[in-house]
Amino acid sequence: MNKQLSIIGVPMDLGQMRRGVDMGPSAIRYAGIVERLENLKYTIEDLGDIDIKRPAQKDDNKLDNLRNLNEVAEGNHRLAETVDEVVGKGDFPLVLGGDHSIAMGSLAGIAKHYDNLGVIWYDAHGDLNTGDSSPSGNIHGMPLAVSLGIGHEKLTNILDYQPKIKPENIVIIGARSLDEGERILIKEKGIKVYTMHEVDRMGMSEVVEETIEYLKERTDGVHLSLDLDGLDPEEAPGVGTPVMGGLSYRESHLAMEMLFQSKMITSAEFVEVNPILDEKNKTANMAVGLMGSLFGESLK
Ligand code: B3U
Ligand code: MN
Ligand code: MN
Repeated sequence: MNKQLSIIGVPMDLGQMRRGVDMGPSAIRYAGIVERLENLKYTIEDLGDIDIKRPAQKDDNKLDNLRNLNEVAEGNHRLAETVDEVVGKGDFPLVLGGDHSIAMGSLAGIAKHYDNLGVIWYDAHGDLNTGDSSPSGNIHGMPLAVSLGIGHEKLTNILDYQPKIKPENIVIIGARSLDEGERILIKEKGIKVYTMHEVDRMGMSEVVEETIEYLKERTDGVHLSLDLDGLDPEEAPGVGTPVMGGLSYRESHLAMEMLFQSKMITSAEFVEVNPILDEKNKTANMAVGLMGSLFGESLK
């Protein structure tokens, strides 16, 4: 694994309606991410936080069923530029959210450096909505569609190219809340999805083995986009849209350990940690633990 890490915080809460997720990067730093990874002999540069501008007015700021469109697009543009530089100089970008809308910026900055970037989307949701299909108007439910080039031009065209990724290079793990428009898109585009049904039937070990095999054949780098709401809300309560019946602590650590062993992950982001909704920083601690496993902690 690349031993040079750049940490980028993104205090973004405009992609959804629950305040507090903008404090996610602070909570994750407070939970000790830098020390944890330094112990594993990584060299870490913490680039601080991306500047996220507050919207001028509240509530009525919802064009085309896209809440805070301009601020979300601008913040992601700045994130994309930073991530682009980090990847350009050969470092591994580790992005800390913030709500999941920031995946648009991360992927914009990363994907231009690859011919076939793979994406593992670890999430209770598909995040494949558009302004037309979204039940909420929340952009954090749209970043995967946007990265496929589907959605509002201001979002799909960050860094002036699109699409960022191809549908056959995506694997979704942990889905258990998919909207009608998302299901249609999944079928239409042939996106690989391991819902909770498959995780329960096959076990996480086989799910990750298949994922690694599948992506190894077709990609030249893999981005892990981990939404903490992929985990069960009993174990990760500090998230804005909890969905019961989620992935466990053990399944998630196993997944991270197997991904470390695969040596295929070239960038990662951990999103949706909301310290205001959390219990004693449990969810930030979970995120840091999972990063520990992803970067090579083991018992032996
Ligand atoms: N699919 C719903 C809910 C949702 C998506 N992502 C999160 N929640 N975290 C939507 O609003 O698009
Ligand atoms: Mn998500
Ligand atoms: Mn989610």
